[in-house]
Amino acid sequence: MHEGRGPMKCTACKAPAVIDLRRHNANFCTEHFLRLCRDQVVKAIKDFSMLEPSDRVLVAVSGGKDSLAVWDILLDLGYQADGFYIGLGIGEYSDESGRYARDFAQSRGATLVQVDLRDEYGYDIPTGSRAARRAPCSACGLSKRHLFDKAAIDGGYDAIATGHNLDDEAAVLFGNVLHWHTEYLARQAPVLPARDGFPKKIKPLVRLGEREMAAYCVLRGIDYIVEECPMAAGNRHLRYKDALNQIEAGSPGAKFDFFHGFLARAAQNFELDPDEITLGSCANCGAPCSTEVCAFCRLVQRATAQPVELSETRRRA
Ligand code: Q46
Ligand code: ZN
Ligand code: ZN
Repeated sequence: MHEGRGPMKCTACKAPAVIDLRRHNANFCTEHFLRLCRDQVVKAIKDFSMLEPSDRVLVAVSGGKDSLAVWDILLDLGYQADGFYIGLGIGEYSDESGRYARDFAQSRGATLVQVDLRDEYGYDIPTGSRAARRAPCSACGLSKRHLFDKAAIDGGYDAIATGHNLDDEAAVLFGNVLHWHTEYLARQAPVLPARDGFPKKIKPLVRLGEREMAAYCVLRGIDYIVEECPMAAGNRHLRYKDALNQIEAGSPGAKFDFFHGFLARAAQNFELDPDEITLGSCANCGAPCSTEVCAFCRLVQRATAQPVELSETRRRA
């Protein structure tokens, strides 16, 4: 983590430092670095009114560093936080990421709710996306969103927390600004309130970057899947991350200013009027949607080539 320049000392206590954070113009020992990570999460939760102390949170866990770190921090902060893991059926990557998620849950004595796409819905991402003629990440994103929402509503959770970090959010913002996808800019807020049958969604890591989260896991002894999902190769999002990393290297703090400056000074210009969005519910599963059958049920139907059963109980109708 230390990139040379002689021995570093912790800015807070002068003990040997284990990481330098150029954005903060500071170095930290293990204890003060872990404290900084927790403090940044506390500040994000407070600034964006993400959670009340008694809230029950469902953490979307992929087995990667960010989702395990956010779960770990929320548990340490005393939240009632359960994990939710979806078996996507992406070969060895899924087998391994599931193991990391289960091992973490066991080590913390935490509850992990698990859903396996193949067992419960009859498809996996590689074969299902081909059959449905959808790009893997599009089929995957749609499946994950639907199942997280459903798990949170069915389980009576107050919010879903995801491990999106500052690098992720800045890269998404960069792409949306580059192409002026103004309708997506409205959804970049770190909190999306509950509405029309959708649960509240929060991103407690928006003040922490990728490198910090990797260091957090290493220093806390959390094992996570290091490999990227094999389907992510060539993804635009990764190119935007690289571009922002180059800018950040010459201008530490640029990523943070770009994203948080947008939230503070520009985001309000892109807000959608909630009254203009009218939603009905899916005739098959009852999920909120603007078409007769929701996009997830249509995906399942095409991925498994099964007719959609219109008789399924409408859990959220
Ligand atoms: S898991 Fe799914 Fe990601 Fe893999 S298929 Fe794409 S969206 S890259 S976060
Ligand atoms: Zn220190
Ligand atoms: Zn549906």
